[in-house]
Amino acid sequence: MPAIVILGAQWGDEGKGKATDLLAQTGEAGEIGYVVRTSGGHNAGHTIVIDGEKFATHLLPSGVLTPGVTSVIGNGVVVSPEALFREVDALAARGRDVSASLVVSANAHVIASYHSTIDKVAERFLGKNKIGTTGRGIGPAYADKVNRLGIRVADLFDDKILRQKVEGALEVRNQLLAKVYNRRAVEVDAVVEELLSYADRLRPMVQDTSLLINGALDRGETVLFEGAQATMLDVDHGTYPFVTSSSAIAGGVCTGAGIGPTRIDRVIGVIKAYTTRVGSGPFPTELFDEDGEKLWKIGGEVGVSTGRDRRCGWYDAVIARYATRVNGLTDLFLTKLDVLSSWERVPVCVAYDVDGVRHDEMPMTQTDFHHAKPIYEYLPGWWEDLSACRTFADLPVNAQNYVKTLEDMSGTRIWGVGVGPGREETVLVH
Ligand code: 2SA
Ligand code: GDP
Ligand code: MG
Repeated sequence: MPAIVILGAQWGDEGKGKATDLLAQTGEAGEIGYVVRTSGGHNAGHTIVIDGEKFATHLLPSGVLTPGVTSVIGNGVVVSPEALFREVDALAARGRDVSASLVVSANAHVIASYHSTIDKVAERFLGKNKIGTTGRGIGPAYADKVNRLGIRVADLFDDKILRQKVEGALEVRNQLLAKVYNRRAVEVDAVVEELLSYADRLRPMVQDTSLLINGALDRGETVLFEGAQATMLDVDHGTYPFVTSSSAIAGGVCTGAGIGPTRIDRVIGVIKAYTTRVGSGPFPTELFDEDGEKLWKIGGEVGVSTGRDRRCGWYDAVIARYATRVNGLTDLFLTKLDVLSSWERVPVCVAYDVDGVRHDEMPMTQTDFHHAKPIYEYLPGWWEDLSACRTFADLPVNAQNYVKTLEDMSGTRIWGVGVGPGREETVLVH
């Protein structure tokens, strides 16, 4: 089982960090040699709890905490060198020196400070229409990449080329800053100096990561591709324009790592037993009552990177089916089932009512999705604390029924169930 993808099936924060860490630990996928990030940047926030100690990774792959694993930042990622080394240094201060096992693609695009400036001023400019970005410069860095104005990691090792590229990018970006946002121009010298200051430290980590990963797969080693953000935040298949600026679905793994689709053996969609979303945009099962407040409180639904509150709602099987389809999911990992203890009955969205018409699948247009009202089925709840459950039979019958019903509705087998944040707080179903 050499190439496995783990990604979010909803709007992010499903527990991908825990799922990645768990798979690396169970041994069921063989010994994992590589954990690879292929999209996004330090807008991600993945939480891993090891023996009660909590870690959060942002730009770094979750694999950095597993000894013997090589962590790879692929070409599809946008890399802020400042954020990269801040994270590496913070882990080193906690006794985890990860720099020797970290590899960065020479072709990954770089986020400089002007990208986050543009991200923040653009959001302010949009006012109530804002996307609710993390303000980390992700969108502007991807926009530069597609506009062929981007700066890549390899450019940091050639002063002349770097200066040329920064001049080109700022010629365009400064016009936008001055004319649209009424901001001061960014100086070429300052950006070149900022980026060059990271070059020496970055150089030993930089490789042709497509070659590295394909070589590992050729040798039969196990490679885990770790998703960031999620299906519904994907720039093509998510709730556009309320999305991130990268390909967060399984297809993005191929472009973001430089591997062919035929190499992927398994695609695990991580999905919460309810739903959350950070930032703006449609969310049919969102709750505005005491149930939403209760999910938020018991689930501890606060963003790992920015500390923003997450919007909460019930499980949406239409989204689960959609995620299954656009990612070709082979498994689901259902997290946070423990949070649902203490409801008499648990609503699950099975279809939408869009202006009087029933939709069993995701509506074709965003306008329809904005009008979608959930049609619920009500499943019997349970009261027991699930955190000590370790086998499917340990779960109360109604919780077992909830899992089985979700499996049937979603069209994908549920590989495992999370019953707490800890690595060991897991029930493996299949
Ligand atoms: P951006 O910054 O351009 O990627 O924002 C665009 C949209 O993508 C959403 N987004 C996220 N949603 C959930 N979690 C994310 N990461 C952090 C975490 C969030 C945090 O894991 O907790 O700490 O606030 C993440 N990153 C991007 C974002 O909300 C916009 O809707
Ligand atoms: P990611 O971005 O998908 O990696 O997820 P985040 O780390 O942003 O958010 C998931 C949160 O849920 C973290 O605080 C995890 O520790 C926590 N978590 C993961 N799985 C479970 C679970 O099964 N039960 C509970 N109670 N918490 C979980
Ligand atoms: Mg997260």
